[in-house]
Amino acid sequence: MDSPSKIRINQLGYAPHLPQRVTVLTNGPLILRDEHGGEIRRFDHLSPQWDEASGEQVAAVTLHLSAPGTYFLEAADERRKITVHKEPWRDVTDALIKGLYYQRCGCALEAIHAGAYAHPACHTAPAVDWEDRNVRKKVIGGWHDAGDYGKYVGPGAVTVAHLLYAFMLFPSGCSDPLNIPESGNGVPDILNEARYELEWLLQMQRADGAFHHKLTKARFAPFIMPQEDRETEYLMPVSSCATGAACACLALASRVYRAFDAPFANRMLLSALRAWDWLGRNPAFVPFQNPEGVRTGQYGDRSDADERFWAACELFAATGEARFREAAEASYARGQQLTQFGWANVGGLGALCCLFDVKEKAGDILYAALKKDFLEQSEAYLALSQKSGYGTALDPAHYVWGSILPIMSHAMAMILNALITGREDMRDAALLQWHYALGMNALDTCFVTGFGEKSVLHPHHRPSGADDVEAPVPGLISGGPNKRFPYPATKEKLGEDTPPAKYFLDETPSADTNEIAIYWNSPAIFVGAYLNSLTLK
Ligand code: 9MR
Ligand code: ZN
Repeated sequence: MDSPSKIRINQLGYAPHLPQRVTVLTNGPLILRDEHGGEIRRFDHLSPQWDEASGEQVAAVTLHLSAPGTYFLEAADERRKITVHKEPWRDVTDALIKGLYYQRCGCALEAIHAGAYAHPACHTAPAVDWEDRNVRKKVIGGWHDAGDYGKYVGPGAVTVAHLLYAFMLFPSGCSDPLNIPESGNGVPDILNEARYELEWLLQMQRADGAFHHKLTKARFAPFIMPQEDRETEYLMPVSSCATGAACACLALASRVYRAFDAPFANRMLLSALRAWDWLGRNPAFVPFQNPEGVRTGQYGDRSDADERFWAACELFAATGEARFREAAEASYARGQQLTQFGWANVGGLGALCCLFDVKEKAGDILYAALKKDFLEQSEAYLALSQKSGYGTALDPAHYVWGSILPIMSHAMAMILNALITGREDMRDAALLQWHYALGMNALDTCFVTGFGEKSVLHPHHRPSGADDVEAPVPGLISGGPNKRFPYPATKEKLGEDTPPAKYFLDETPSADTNEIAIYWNSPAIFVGAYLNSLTLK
């Protein structure tokens, strides 16, 4: 990658009526020019502030360009092109959804949809039950989780939920045709794509209602194409987190798909109810730990209280039955983190369900009290954003594996806050997280493959590494800097002194900083859909 520019921008451009933040590593001057070189504005003295996460002095500048077009920024002997466009983020949002299509398992990706990334069907052999090797079951479909070929129930359920809520809240921002096999069938493609995972999810349920935690091999495959990965896949033991998340997701999906396909909606609701009954019969936490000899993703969780809460909320929304409301209220009373939207903590999805789907009908506790709580909890992210030179809503000590997840998840919380309160500061801070993802960051990198002038080129993604196409599969978002749990090899290369926001290697082996994952794409899709809905005005 080229050396970083001192002018950090959203590489995909800015919208006319939303704050156009750029970040520069200079005291000034910064000159803004039109496309012919004419000076529009000069910022002689900037006031840089210390940005702890990047270990640099950076100055935040907001431009006010109302006319779409091409402009130039000049500073520190550099000149950088920026664009203002009426709908700057529609293509990247579409690509992030299409990115999930490229993760499809169990079917061929045809050249008409996948272009150079076409490949034959993968993982079509029957799965073997890990606990009873005599049991074989055909479980086909779903998305490969990430750079590996595993398929995991909890993370899959959360990904689908992000998509469905993006569609419910911002349909105009995420309903473009995507050139996938189902395109043109009368259903928006975001729902067609999500259904591919839902059909798989339904197959992951055991006869007693519980969900298997995952369907993976015992070990990760080498960097081969998926169709070459032919070792046995196992249905791993069940867990209460997987069961709770699947239950919630299927109950949610039963509402969203009812208008398009009632029998499918009913199948999902019945499955969710069977999962709920299992949870009722098994009130104690059933954790998942990789069995001896298994090395694939663990997605270990310390509690299922949030999954049970989310499931109760979604089933209440789906059925209106008092028993689900009571269960949700009881879970809520025991304490929930209402602004977390990742695979490990799904409390935010329960809050989203109550506040934006059930609404007033949820009552004094699940609506009025929960709303107050939600607004309070989301305040912290605005404070984090304000402390950061780039406006990034992440504590410098929390650049974890997949830091893009907390950053996008915090953006989601601020978006929901803005929707409830109408606060522009929340909306604008959410936008700064989007700018981060698309290039306004300490690495001068757009984290979405195939987009922007300098984007991630070598993600830890098996098909991207194993195919003979140079460019990575497009529309996949990298996990980004991770100073909390880096690999020893990463530590050796970057050393102790590299600041957290720069703890990143655009190198294929670096799963710890540069993997992609379906549930990193999905909160970005939610954020993109929201912003697209604003730019449509
Ligand atoms: O997203 C997961 C992250 O929170 C964990 O810190 C990390 C290490 O355990 O695992 C991540 O999930 C990986 C999963 O275990 C297997 N598929 C790839 C996932 C993304 O790196
Ligand atoms: Zn596959």
